[in-house]
Amino acid sequence: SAAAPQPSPDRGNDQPPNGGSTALGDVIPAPTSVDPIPGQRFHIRWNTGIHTPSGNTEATEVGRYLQRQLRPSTGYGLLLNRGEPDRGDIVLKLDGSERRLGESGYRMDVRKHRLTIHATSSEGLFYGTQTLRQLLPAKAESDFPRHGPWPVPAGTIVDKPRFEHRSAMLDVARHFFGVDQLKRYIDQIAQYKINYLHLHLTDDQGWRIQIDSWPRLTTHGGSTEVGGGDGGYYTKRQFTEIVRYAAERNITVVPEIDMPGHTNAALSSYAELNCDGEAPPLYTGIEVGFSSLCVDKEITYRFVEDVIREVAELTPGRYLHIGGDEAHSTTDEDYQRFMSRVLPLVEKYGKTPVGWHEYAKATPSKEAMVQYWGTSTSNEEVAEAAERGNPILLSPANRSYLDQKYNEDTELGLDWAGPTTVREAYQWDPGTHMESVPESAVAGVEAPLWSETLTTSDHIEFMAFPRLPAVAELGWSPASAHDWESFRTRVAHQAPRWQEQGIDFYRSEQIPWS
Ligand code: TNX
Repeated sequence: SAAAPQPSPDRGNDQPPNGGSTALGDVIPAPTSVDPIPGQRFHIRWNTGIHTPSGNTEATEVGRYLQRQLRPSTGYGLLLNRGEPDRGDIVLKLDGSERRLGESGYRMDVRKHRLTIHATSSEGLFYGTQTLRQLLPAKAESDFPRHGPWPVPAGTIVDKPRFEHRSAMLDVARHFFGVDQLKRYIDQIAQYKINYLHLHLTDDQGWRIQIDSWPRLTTHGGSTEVGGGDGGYYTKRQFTEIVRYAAERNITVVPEIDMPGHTNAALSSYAELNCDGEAPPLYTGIEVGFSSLCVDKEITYRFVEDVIREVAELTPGRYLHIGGDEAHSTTDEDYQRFMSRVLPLVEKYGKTPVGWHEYAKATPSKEAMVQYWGTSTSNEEVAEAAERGNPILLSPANRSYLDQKYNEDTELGLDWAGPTTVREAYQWDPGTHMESVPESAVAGVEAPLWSETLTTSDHIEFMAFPRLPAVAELGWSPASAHDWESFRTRVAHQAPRWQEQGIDFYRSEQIPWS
């Protein structure tokens, strides 16, 4: 126990030699501790029931989600809360007394006639169910009925996250992705215990979120994308549906409105936002750093306040991301003036600001989160922010940027910070990555996916898999469980699951796919 889980050497696909069973520790992210009971198994059968704590809606939802996940492949009813727990049932239990699980951990006891997940919150129960999914044969991920058996290896897993913040980002501004595409990605990341989805909603090439007080942002500013396609945007209803869908999977949406740079779509929609009063044309290229809101005009702050107010209203989560990156056409002094007026607006509408690390130079209040995207392991402004108490979110571009090519020959992606192999995406430690940023200052990690070159869900999946699971493991698993040899074996075992899920992943030569 309490060590890197050992991948089982004798399984690799749908019908491994050990009776169709995975090994207990064969999970991504690696659990904190794994104690197998050799030779014993639990089986999901036609009459298996799922039990949730009575009177707890959220925990019941977790049970319902598990039921909906397993019904299509098993073809079993998996009835919820039917009578008292019986032999062969799955039981989800809330119990505040198990302190070592923290707020989001779980303990899973798998025995021959009972599978129990204990947690102190519905969040922990959800994570337990995601581990359970990975312990079933890969065909459990099928969306049509398959033949059993459905064994789960027996033993005990005790598991909890190392970092609170485990995020994925999708750039829906450079290329627009519709609600169904977003839901598809949310499903994919949820199984690796990602708990934040950062949506890069605005950029030079498009404005993707409806704002009632400034309607041309979407009708005009959302009408194209990189390469000149039609673009698109989310209505408020659609955005609310995305937030709900994510929440059902324990994921909080963090909306980003990037400013003062990366704003050509807004500037093109409203002439009065430009210092010279003239609206530039829409932009469909991929250069960065040429646009800026007009720092000297009062209307700029009315605009920003309206947008922040409306986006905050749509966002139940704690955070609102205000970008702040690559403001190359704004002087340092203007940048500071702009941020010192905008930061209080985020707080006025009840949200905690997040910004790309450049905004640290505007000394945001100490609750504000600073997102590091550089390629160096030392950055003075970030170190000073950490010193002041700002939580640091790590998304080092040469490690966790999913848009970087895997190697020179990768057809999709950019390469300014890469190329980045799976191994490079995995082999770094968020707790020691940056000089003068101690682990205690690190809120967590993010894997951003910029979409200059990506137009389909296949493209998203090809860039994200297998690097997203690598970053997810860095955010969740204890440092003692980090082990490249173990990870590459476990990631190989995910491939049959991805095939069942229709995920078009990259077959890296570093992984021993079977
Ligand atoms: C830099 S990272 C950007 C984005 C690009 C990305 C491409 C950051 C905060 N800004 O505008 O899309 O590189 O890799």
